Amino acid sequence: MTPSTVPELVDALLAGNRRALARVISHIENNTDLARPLLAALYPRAGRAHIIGVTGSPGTGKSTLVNVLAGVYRQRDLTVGVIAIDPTSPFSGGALLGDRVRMRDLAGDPGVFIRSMATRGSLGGLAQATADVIMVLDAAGFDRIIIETVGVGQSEVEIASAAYTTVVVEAPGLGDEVQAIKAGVLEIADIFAVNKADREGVDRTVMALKMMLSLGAPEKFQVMHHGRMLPVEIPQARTESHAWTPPIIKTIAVSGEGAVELADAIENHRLYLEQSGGRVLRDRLRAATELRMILRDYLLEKLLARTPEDVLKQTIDAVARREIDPYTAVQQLVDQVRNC
Ligand SMILES: Nc1nc2c(ncn2[C@@H]2O[C@H](COP(=O)(O)OP(=O)(O)OP(=O)(O)O)[C@@H](O)[C@H]2O)c(=O)[nH]1
Ligand SMILES: [Mg+2]
Repeated sequence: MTPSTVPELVDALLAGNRRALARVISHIENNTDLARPLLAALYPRAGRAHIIGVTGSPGTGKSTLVNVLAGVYRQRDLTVGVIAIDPTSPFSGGALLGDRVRMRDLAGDPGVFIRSMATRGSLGGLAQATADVIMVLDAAGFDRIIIETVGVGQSEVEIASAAYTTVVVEAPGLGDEVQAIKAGVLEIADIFAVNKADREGVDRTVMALKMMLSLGAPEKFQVMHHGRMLPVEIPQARTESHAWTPPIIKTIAVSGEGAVELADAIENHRLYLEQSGGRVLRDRLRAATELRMILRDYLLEKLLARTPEDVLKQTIDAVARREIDPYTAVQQLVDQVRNC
């Protein structure tokens, strides 16, 4: 019998049933009536996994790297969940790997679960859906959860804020060596992977990163490095950032070279977070971010539901014609809902 009620799905998922897991994720992605009860039932079961964000410019080799990283974890008998956000290149399931890394076939391995999520609907919606799916994989018992996102836009930062360890993937020869700092990746990177180390220019990229790290140290790091989710005044965040310098790891994802070193760096960061109290701090920051995100969506939905469509349309027209400024317009919409 296929599990279909909330208790059945939860029991099957906790017992390791992958089809139940896939169904739970579908309920969440499609926001069905079962989504919330499922999330409520699973939330207390989560909190054990180490969550790893892998981000970087398009085509730097993130997916390939995630594949070999998953392979390293499997060799260490750790289970791995992978979430790819809006992937342009499919996961290979290990097919790309050369002979250098002997690993089990990811595609047929029950210790690996790969899920893609598309950027549709609102960005906030995607960040929230991703956080929910991470939580479900966590509850399902995966030891490591890897999220691949492209770039470092606001939504990616929001998604990356779900991770304990963020790996920023760079590649040589993308032209602008200081692209990273411009895009603001320095603030979110716990580890840099300079992939495609078989290509020319890898040492220049490493040097550029090293220089940016030393330049960024005094203020940027203290303030922003781990303050990506909440204001900077949190003293623990500063202490934490003082003790961790992002290592730069050279990798060749297509051959698996450097994958073990990358996994080791991630594990070092995991231990560091546990010992420094950083994990607890991040859990609190994440809870704050998530609450705010859900509250924002909830309030917006409530307000829009109570605002007649023609009123909203007139307001938009009025703002477009500059008869009223958007701040005053919002105030009027809120007042009108409050008074009715
Ligand atoms: N030479 C070389 N090519 C690589 C390496 N890693 C990945 N590639 C190639 O780079 C291309 C892009 O790799 P992906 O893993 O799809 O990169 P990605 O960052 O996930 O790409 P998007 O998800 O589209 O942003 C593929 O053709 C890979 O085979 C590497 O270490 N060296
Ligand atoms: Mg990819």
